[in-house]
Amino acid sequence: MSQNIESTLVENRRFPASESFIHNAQHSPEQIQALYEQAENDYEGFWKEQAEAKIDWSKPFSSVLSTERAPHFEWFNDGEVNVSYNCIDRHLEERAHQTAIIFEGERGDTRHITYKELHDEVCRFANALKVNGIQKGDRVVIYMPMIAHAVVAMQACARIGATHSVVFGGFSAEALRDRVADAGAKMIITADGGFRGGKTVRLKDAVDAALEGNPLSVEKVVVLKRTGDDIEMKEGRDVWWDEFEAGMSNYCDPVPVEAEHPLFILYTSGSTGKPKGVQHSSAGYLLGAITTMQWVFDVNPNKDVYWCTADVGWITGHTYVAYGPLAVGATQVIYEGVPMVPDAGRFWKVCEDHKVTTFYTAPTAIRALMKAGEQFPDQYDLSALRLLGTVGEPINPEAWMWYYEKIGASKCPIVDTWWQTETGANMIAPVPQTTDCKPGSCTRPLPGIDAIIVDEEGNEITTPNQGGYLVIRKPWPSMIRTVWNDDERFQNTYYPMFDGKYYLAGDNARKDEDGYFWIMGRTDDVLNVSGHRLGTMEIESALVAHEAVAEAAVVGMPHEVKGEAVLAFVICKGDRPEGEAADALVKELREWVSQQIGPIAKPDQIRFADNLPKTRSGKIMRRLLRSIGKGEEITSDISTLENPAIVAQLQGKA
Ligand code: 7RM
Repeated sequence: MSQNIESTLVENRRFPASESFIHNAQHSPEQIQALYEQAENDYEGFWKEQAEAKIDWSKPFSSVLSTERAPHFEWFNDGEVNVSYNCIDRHLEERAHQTAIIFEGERGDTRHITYKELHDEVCRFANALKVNGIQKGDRVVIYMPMIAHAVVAMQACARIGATHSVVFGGFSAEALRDRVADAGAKMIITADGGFRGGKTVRLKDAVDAALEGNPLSVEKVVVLKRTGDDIEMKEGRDVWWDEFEAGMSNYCDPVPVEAEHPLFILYTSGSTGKPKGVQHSSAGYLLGAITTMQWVFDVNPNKDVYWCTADVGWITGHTYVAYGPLAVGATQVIYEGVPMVPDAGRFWKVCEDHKVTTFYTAPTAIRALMKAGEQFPDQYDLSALRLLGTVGEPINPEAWMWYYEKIGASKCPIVDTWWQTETGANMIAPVPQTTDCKPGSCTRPLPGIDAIIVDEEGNEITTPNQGGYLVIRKPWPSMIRTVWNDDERFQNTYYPMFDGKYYLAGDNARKDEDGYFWIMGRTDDVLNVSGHRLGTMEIESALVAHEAVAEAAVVGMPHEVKGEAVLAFVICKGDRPEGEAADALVKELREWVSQQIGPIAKPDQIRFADNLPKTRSGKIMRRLLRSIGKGEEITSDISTLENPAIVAQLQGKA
């Protein structure tokens, strides 16, 4: 699979952090350099020191890394910790009256919540959870809009050791049902709805549909009133948030849990079958969140206003909204809506209004905002900004330069952070004091992260710019512990090769002459649509579940704003539909997929065919379908296909 990237534009521009950035940073370049060196020379000692310094332990640990259950690695496993205590209580002496969260709704409502107020809210909710029978280890599904209450619910679970599983509010009832069932959740925390994209999203209806006629494990549904839309409340099962926590005490003892106790499960798409429940630990995960907030984002709790635009339904919203910023005592903005409401100036207005210093978003948002034009950022005062970040997919140099010049006024480093749901925290990213940025590269592995590129046999590739598999050689504290209820799938997915020596990320990458990493895309059948991970298999299964569909193949197509768009080739049970019948079925199938998975998975294009190109062994030739989707000339030998004639039809030539 190793390949030379002749076609890739060579990007050699380097952008060092400014003198003033370095001067104001929390760590000097020498201190950062020392971290890299210590991690290199004494790996476990390095992580031990970090864990002792940055976490308040309920019971200290003596074991650092334990490999007995490898590849289920364990960190600090005889220690005990409470994550909510670390995010809230330990700041109260110094920061009780400091704003923890500046919330802004899509419709403009704002709310400032201090650390003390957050503490009280989390405690009340945690007490209500306990009173209602939720105990350490129980699973609680959170299906909420992007509002501060979602963070309160997550922190309340952490406080009593309940394992949360947040399901993105954009997922459908069907998707929610699967996740609730897989997690065996006892409770769902939701809202009547949320405001998103100028509309209301009716979350409670989806919960009702997910639970309908289904003997799931859910005993109670807690409903926050957000939109005020009419909803049904089911007697005995449903309770309003306000009633649920009414009369509860403002103090709830944080329950110490073992370091390895599952803080949360978060479902993510893989190459096959149903989404996997990625299980994270408590202490190791928390440590990853804290160290990266400090190293990559250089967050200064006394000065910065930090804003990560990710929804809590994704890992970025876990580590860089619900946990990381609080764990370091920062002030953060939480914004409910989308970037384009009421117009493409919304993000920049939020930055101006709240004097945001540190802004973290996804390339797809940057591309969309760039397309809208610089007249939007030009209207706002963005001078408080001092650091920008991106995550989710490679950022193209053009978008990088726009972000750097128009948003950052050519004075803010851009931290391009490569990581995954499974890695828990940033893995490859610059520490701006020591690592110059290059547009489009996530730069170098962080201290204590041993990322390399290997060939098919697991040999490290040292030739510059030669592509290969991105793997992580040594375990790291915030790594995935297992796939919920499926150890085998964990092992097969992440440690399938090289005798289980390396964690396989599922990405292709190359390293340039300076040791900078360039991510080239997934090696598996996972799409990245607007920074959201979608399995092609998931969408195919949804399509095939429709009565008219016999077979389907889904591939990604390059897309200017989304990064990748969804293209589906569909074989119908009867004749291939044409004309108006085809148009009507396209519409129906798009709606169908939206219902089965969620609007983000809706195919952008559907093409009907009599058959799919297959190898003699029956494998769908996705590579060929991708070329057809891009309208490329087919130069590969198709004569070995089972059905070479189908190619012309798929291209629209027959
Ligand atoms: C945080 C997140 C993970 C996949 C990953 C990559 C891609 C993420 C970058 C990136 C290039 C980046 N978690 N990816 N960050 N590609 N540069 N900075 O996105 O689990 O949803 O997705 O996203 O392919 O494997 S995720």
